[in-house]
Amino acid sequence: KFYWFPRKISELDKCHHLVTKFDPDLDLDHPGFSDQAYRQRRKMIAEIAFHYKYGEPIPRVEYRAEEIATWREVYTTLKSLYPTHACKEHLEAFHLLERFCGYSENNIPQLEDVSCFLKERTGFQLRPVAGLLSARDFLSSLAFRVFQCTQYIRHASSPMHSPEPDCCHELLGHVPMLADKTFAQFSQDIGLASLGATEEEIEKLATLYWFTVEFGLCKQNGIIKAYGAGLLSSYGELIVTNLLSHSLSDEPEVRNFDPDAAAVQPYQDQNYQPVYFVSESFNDAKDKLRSYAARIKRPFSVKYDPYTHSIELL
Ligand code: H2B
Ligand code: FE
Repeated sequence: KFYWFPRKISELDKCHHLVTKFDPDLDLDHPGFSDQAYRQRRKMIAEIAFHYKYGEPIPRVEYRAEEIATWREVYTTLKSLYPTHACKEHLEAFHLLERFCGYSENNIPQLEDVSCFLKERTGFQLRPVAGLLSARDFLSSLAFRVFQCTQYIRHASSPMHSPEPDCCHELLGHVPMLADKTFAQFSQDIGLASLGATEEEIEKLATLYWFTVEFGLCKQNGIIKAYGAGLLSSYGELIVTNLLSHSLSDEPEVRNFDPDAAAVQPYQDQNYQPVYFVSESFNDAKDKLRSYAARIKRPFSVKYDPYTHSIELL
């Protein structure tokens, strides 16, 4: 069976298949389910993503006072943890984002500004998306160094938890990491491996993505730090990871990063992870991922042409 995939960056306009899991309109447990005003606001912001075409500037959102208040609470709480809990790459980028990109407790950064910043740092760019995307569409955009980014914010009633990605998760968790060269390459490599892959391989790559990009740990100067965006945007779970360095208990479990193991490890999307994978460095993780990807069977191999933003089939 042939699985269609984008061959040039503008074809990402067709990679917008949403997954309805955690949708505030459909999920009774969603904190915004019974809040009509919140759901209405979400629809307005979703319109931006539905109409967006590659190459356009990302429309700015004028966030409301209530939204900024939610952001402030998330921002100040997480920021206080970063110096002790976040990897050095995240800390360094976060500092730059505060200086040059409008990151502050009183301002929700605009995707367009952040996208320009990332383009200069690593060639990554953002495009707006209305919610949780299918793994295939999400991963394929990474092949082009495009990160599909939500623009709405979580419900005010639960600032420290969101069942789905929101701008706090993207801007505080993902964006600083995408400003790192090696991490950017790692992300693109997962994306390239996903192009035209079977459903089974996509599932494995999505799981690998989960245990690295979302919940990955790394060791820096002998201390376990977080680089996964799911950790860096979750107060409760981020605290847990710091205990791992000196923890005497073996709950949760910490294993050395091994793509073959991570790709088939059952994961938890409702609660904290029972298992984490720790990498020695991003370079090490990148090399291991490359050798994993090289073993995926495909009738062709792919190469990214950065001059034309397109995929060459070899
Ligand atoms: N969609 C969106 N909008 N943001 C994500 O971070 C995301 C996604 N992650 N779809 C994907 C799925 C990830 O969990 C893997 C690839 O399935
Ligand atoms: Fe994420």
